[in-house]
Amino acid sequence: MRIDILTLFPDMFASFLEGSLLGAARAAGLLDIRVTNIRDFAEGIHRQVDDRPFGGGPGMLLMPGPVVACVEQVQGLGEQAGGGDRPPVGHLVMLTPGGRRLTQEVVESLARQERIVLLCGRYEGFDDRVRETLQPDEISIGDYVLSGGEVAAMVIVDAVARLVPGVLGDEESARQDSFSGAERLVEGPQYTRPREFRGLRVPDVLLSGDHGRIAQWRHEQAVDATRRRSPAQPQRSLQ
Ligand code: 6GU
Repeated sequence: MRIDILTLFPDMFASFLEGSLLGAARAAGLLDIRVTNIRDFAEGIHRQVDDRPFGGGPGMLLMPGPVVACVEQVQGLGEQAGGGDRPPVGHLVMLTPGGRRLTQEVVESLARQERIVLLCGRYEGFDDRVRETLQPDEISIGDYVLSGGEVAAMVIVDAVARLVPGVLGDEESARQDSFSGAERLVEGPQYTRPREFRGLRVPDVLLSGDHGRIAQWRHEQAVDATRRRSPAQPQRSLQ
């Protein structure tokens, strides 16, 4: 799978992409991840990428020119010969707090793509014509504000990469994770040695060797843990 990351802060990704899981997956050729600096597409001696909002207001907005030029080059479009008619290459994701919420289901759909392009914003956001021109899949990682899309892009890369066949080594492990499977349950408790720690004993069923009973117990625990975490009452957003 190929993932392109478009950002004004490419250095933020260096150690992340070299880390154990992703570094090994890249070395093995399972993941081709490339980082492109949006500023390389800015014009003028100042290489300006941001400007004040029309109508006033705080902060700076990313200008449409450099952002759209960067995306078009990475997606193999733009003004090179024959570029006009080709469809864009790769599923374009714009990281923005107003986007649809990232869930394991969204992660799974991204992992089914051959290629994704992650566009990170900074400052107070994008000039809206970026969205109008590129019509990206807008994604947010939750209802809080980050100072840029970079950390959100890392969240997506991490969650997607571990679903790419071969990356985890043990395919069963991704299938058993929280939020996987039809029921979208969180995982229940797990235990390793010792059998007793400060008076707390590992549940007998896990030591029984009865795989049917163990599977049934784990499922019940997962249902309980999921209920405790998201009560049946709808959560109010205002209080
Ligand atoms: Cl994708 N970007 C920013 N700036 N803040 C966020 C976010 C993204 N998702 C949640 N908060």
